[in-house]
Amino acid sequence: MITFITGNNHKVEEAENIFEKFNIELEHIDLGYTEPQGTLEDVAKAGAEYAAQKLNKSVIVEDAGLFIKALSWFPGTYSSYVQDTIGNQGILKLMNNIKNTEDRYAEFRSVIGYCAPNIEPKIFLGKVSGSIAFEEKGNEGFAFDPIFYVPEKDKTFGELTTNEKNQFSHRRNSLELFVNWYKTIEDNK
Ligand code: ITT
Repeated sequence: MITFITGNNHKVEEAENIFEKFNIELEHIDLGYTEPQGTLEDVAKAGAEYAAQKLNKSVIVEDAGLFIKALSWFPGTYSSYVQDTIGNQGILKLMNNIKNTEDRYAEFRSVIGYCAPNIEPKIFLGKVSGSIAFEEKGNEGFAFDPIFYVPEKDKTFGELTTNEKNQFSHRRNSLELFVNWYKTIEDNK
């Protein structure tokens, strides 16, 4: 069993669905720790280390963000703040004069931090490519999902079910890297 530390229930729902595919049971705890300012990797490492010591067990945390090329990879590590303040409409406004889909390239990144008591934290990075849509579409998912357009599907993340998003999302990719590594250490116990 793995303990996922997060305050975001959408993440829990997605992670549960992904771990089911790998036959790993997931427990969820909301610890509410203060995140340091830094890269996704810094935040995931620090969070995992803190939670593992505090709970005295092996844990994962995740730090994620939306990175938009035309905005010099903004909002990136400020994604949470930007989602809570200007929101999707604010992002669309910033992209107003960028008319071609190719120029609206964006990626979601997810970094999983894993740690257990008295070991160094480990991190796993997953990404997914897409572009910023011209308007919000769909009621599935959460946060930036309605403005994240995936050309291969001709749909936004907001128009995909959790199950569909979980086939190839940034979170699927980071969690899959984690699970593959975790299974090797479990097998060696
Ligand atoms: P934690 O408790 O796990 O930290 P959080 O909601 O603060 O949850 P992050 O800092 O990792 O999550 O995420 C940064 C922002 O990006 C935040 O506003 C999220 O809602 C948003 N986000 C993360 N993953 C997303 C996804 O798959 N789809 C849409 N928005 C996402």
